[in-house]
Amino acid sequence: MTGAYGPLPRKEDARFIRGQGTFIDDIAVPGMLHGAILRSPLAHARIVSVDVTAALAHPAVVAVLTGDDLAERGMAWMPTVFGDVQAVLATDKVRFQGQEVAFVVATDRYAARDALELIVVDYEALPPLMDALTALDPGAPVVREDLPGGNRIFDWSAGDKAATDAAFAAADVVVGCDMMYPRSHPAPLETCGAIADYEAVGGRLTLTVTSQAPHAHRTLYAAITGLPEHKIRVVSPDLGGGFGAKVPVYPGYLCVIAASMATGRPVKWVEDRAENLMSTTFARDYHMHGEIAATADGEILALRAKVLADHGAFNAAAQPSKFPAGFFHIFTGSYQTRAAYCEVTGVFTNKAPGGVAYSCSFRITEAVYLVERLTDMLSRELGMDPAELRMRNLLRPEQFPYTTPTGWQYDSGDYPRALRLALDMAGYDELRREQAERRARGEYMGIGLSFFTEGVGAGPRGQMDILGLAMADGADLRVHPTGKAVLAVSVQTQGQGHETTFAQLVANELGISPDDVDVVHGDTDRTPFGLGTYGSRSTPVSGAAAVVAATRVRDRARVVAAAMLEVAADDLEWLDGKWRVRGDPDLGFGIAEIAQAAHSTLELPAGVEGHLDASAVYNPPNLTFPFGAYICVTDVDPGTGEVRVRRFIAVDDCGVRINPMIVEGQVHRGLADGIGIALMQSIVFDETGNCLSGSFMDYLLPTSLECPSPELGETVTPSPHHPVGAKGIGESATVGSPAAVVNSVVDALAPFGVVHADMPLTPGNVWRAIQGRPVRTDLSLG
Ligand code: MCN
Ligand code: CUN
Repeated sequence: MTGAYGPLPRKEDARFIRGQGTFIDDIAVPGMLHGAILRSPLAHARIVSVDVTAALAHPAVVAVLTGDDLAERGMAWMPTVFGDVQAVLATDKVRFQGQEVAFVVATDRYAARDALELIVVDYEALPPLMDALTALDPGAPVVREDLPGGNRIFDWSAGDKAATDAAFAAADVVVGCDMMYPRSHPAPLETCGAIADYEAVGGRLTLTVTSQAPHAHRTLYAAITGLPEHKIRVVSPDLGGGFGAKVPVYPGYLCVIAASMATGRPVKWVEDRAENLMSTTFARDYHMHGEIAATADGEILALRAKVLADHGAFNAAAQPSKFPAGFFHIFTGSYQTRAAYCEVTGVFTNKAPGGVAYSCSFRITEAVYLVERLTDMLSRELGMDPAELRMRNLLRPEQFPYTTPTGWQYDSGDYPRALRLALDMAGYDELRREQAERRARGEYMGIGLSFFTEGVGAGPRGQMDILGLAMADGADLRVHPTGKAVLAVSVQTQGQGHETTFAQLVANELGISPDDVDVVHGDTDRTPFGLGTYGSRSTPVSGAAAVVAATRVRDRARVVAAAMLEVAADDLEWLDGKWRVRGDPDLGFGIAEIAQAAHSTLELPAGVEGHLDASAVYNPPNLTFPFGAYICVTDVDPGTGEVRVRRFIAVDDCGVRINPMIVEGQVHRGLADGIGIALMQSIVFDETGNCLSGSFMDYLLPTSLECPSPELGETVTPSPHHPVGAKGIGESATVGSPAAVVNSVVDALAPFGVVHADMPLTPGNVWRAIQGRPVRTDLSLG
């Protein structure tokens, strides 16, 4: 039944469009102080001394914290979400430009900022390690002498090496390429921040913080501060976008906690844009070598990849702990390959930590880019149309559930249908004709395809955890006597519309209106435990928990309805939103009437508790595997290297759509991300370690001028294991679209003999590619 599903306008917009949202910087607590962070100007240096005397003498300054002060509280280091440790305030060394060194607390924000300049830090500069490709060279600067492995974080592999090598040896055609997925940044409109309010008498800490995962945060704060977890309340208010940046715990959050403990007053810290771009979690930074093997008639036989992953100065990759390279080993994508093998080595460098987040599906972004670029190269090598090559190799509907050579089990899909629809919508044959005509006239038009499969909704509890916490999520559903419901969930929305879609999920099960369901989230005191929002897991996991809780409410309602109707519960069936007597459907009650009766003096059978409230914890049996077919049409000016995205056709399949309008909004957003990543974004450093991308003048965001109005299509292949057949959608378009854009630009440049060009395809880089010169992800080099 899908009565409450559909394109319902978002409930939360009533406050957002009136400017009545409550974001971190809207919140003021009585008596609140303001913090500012002193950050390292150097990428790599020993700290000789930190002198805060002059800053403390500033009339508005209440306290200054250094790493040594935190060490006294046992808070100088914190575990990262991936189980490394990261300095909260550096004591021994600074390891990236922008690293936190001291925290000033003052009566106002401006004074706190001013006082930063009064702190004197004596640094002894060390040579920085900025190029991951040299990290393992003998004699390379060592970033982490606190760890035994030198700059090597991990070596990891997946797949069957021998079978893959054999398939390559037997292949007619092998194509390979080095490609770089540049370091990018999620850049949410709202930066990160927190307000800590420690109440010493009761020993209670309230932390209001920009967090996509309030419960996981709370457990971490308990571990770091030593405060008992039940005395910590984490509140995540409205978030102005997260895109992954608000998953990790950042040093600033620990600084406000320590400062509130030290001063006995609430302390707020909100970072500025430069701090956000330089020091919060980045994404990608993958140096990849990929190879694809095929028969002469275009049957893909095998794939292999070797990756060097730059994780920055601390390993803070926000991903399940058994997967040091995330889900990169899904890199066989949507095709039937017999064998695959990949090796990933992670290294430390003197850059800000992070390494996954930005609508990434745990590195599936990089994997999709790799396989989709290789597929296009193969089609060029074979002289076979890229659509035809893909159609020939796509998994067939009858192959699902499908186990990939690296061990993923895809739940469901009809890939050829999605690709056919995209080709039809694009008018593919006509586009190719137009391209040929234009080429004859010296015009450079590109048509780029990509087909992606994602795995979202982490994860089965035996396989996926963060810091030992299994990735399961709870839902509590209360139904008041009048039949109005309140759903409390562990995930937190950052703009995805959960207050609407989660209400729809419950309303659909209970036969009531979504207006009658309020969604509570973002407050650990009011919601059940769960690991939070990332990896598009809210709908697959928390949404499933909500549905299970709602079906439990419905089951309870059945017993009450039977008592009301004086029939056996078995004689009732759920039909059109009511429990009705089988064979006499006019006789029945809806949830509102049953809720009232459940709270009344109606006599219930022995053992029946009354009240309809129910809860659930959902352990997903598998990920859900959404997929899509994208086509990007570009026009490239060979004189200036400028790329114009003319059309973007996107067919997405995320199973059953709860709110198609929200789903389309998610796709629009992700396509803009992908266009930005492919054409203009890269966080870059000079060789001395200066981050050159600390503002929106340097790190460019795509606007409506660069993004055409996308043409969206859908197919619906329900997930067989999700209670309502839904798969996640939140990251699909970010994951799937960069390859389509790059494939399109490279296709446009084919007459110049260009077979590959690394992102970002800025005018300068496109021009270089045309000239046959190496393109640079390092935009600093002009
Ligand atoms: N939805 C639906 N039907 C489906 C699948 C999803 O109606 N079959 C709805 C959902 O109920 C939800 C939205 O679409 O309202 C996204 O759902 P889902 O795919 O479950 O993703 P999450 O809610 O877990 O959101 C996380 C995902 C991630 S990981 C990033 S990063 C990202 C993204 O969502 N960050 C965003 N989209 C974002 N959108 C906004 N506006 N802001 C961000 O920071
Ligand atoms: Cu990887 S960015 Mo989202 O999963 O929060």
